[in-house]
Amino acid sequence: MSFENEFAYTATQFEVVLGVFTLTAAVFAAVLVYSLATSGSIAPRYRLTSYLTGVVMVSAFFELGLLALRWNNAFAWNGSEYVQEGNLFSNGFRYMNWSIDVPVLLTQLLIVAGITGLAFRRRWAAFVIAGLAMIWTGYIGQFDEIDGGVSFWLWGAISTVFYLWLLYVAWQTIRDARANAPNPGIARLFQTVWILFLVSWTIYPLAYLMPQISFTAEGVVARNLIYSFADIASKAVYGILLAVIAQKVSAAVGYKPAIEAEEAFAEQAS
Ligand code: RET
Repeated sequence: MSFENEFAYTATQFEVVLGVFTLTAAVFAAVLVYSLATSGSIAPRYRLTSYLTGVVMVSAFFELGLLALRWNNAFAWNGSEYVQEGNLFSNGFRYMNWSIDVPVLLTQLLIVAGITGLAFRRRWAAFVIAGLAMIWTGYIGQFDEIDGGVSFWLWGAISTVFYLWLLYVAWQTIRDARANAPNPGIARLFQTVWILFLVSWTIYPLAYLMPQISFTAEGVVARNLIYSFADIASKAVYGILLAVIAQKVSAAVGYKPAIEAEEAFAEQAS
């Protein structure tokens, strides 16, 4: 059971969590539109990244919408605070959503990095295996988050091993992308992707630990805020950044619509 169900919340705490869930869902809906609308200025070879951002946005929109409903139905106002009223809130939905989004986000990285052929297939397999193993072992561990017993720590540790493997393959991919970048500006953007990736992904294991760090209503609010921050960074900002890189690479290799889009933007900004 998620530790969210263990506490009563002030009106402010309850509303902040609900508000942030709703905001996050709204961000995903907005980035879905952005991503599809700008896909035409990206060369066909890289364009799949825009559609994959669309896939992530749709799945995450539903997940956050569902979490908002679950949060709303789990607690009721008793005149002085929000108390548990029978329907459990569950973070398990997040893990189910990651099962879709993690493989897709990593596939986007391979596409925009320009990895092809055997290297693409090998890394894709490593990403999918490491990613799903990381999520599902963590999923087992989180059921024990209230007790914080052996199952919580052991599965968390196993999950972390898969995470480190995944990070290693991501690092290799970004190293190759920087080496092959058509110009130094694009190489620098790949470095930004790496930092965004490292920071936003590493927040998730911290959120997993939250019941052990602060077993309080404040801990619940903090965990859900940092989940949303990580979600927006690792899915939405990342998707936009990859689309920007894909457009710049497209322009650098002479793809007309990308060049025109860049020119139009330069004119606007000048
Ligand atoms: C778990 C369990 C504890 C150990 C580790 C974890 C890592 C989770 C990560 C999740 C990333 C999710 C993303 C979702 C985007 O849609 C499973 C919490 C290391 C890295 C990027």
